[in-house]
Amino acid sequence: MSDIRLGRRTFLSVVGLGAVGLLAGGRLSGAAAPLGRLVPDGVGNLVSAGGWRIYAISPPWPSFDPASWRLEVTGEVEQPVKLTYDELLALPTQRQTSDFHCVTGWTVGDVRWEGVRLAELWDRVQPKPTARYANFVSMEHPYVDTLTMEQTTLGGVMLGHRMDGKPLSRAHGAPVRLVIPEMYGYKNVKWLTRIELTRELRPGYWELNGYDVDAWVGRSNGY
Ligand SMILES: Nc1nc2c(c(=O)[nH]1)N[C@H]1C(S)=C(S)[C@@H](COP(=O)(O)O)O[C@H]1N2
Ligand SMILES: [Mo]
Repeated sequence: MSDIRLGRRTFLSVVGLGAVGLLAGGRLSGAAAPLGRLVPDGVGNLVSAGGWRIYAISPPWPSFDPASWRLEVTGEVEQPVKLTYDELLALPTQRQTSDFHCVTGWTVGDVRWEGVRLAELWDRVQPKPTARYANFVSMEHPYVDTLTMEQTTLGGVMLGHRMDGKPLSRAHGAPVRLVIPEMYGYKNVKWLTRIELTRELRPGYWELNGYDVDAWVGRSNGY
């Protein structure tokens, strides 16, 4: 899908109207679900091509500037790094096709991802024995989520920088998002800029609002 700018005015009118049909430049279609529930379905809910709903908690969406963007990997590591976009793209890239499930019940099948396995990063930064959790921090403040170090190397987990054959769009979290098909969508942090390894658990944004930290598809307290 193309990048669509959801300005603050649009966002406020969506919230203000509750359930509305929204059509912007012919690119967006469908209706925002009834709002008001404090769940991942609650804000920035636009239905887009291919069944995705574009979510954000504090519009406007972060914009990606290749000149200034960095992916910082820090915390309980021997060698902290700050990768540029080009350095991220230069890391070994893996491809996968996986299904995506939001905890509110919608699913997108066969998403084609290209990205970097977390093990590649861990090779570079050398996590200390004290590192137990990885926190994925979005440019969209205060969105953050967390995985255990073991979960970061599950089969489908990657830092996805291409989706369906194209660089990740702004709507979907450019330049890079966490991909973890084993868990619900809220773990798949968009607009990533920092990964911090910690000793202690720091529950993510939706987890502070009642969702399970271990967001296993089909097994956690979701839909
Ligand atoms: N920064 C950020 N990442 C986020 C969210 C968000 O609101 N902000 N929503 C999450 C949820 S609940 C889902 S289901 C997916 C939706 O992905 P999409 O917006 O690309 O469709 O993004 C996840 N990552
Ligand atoms: Mo979600």
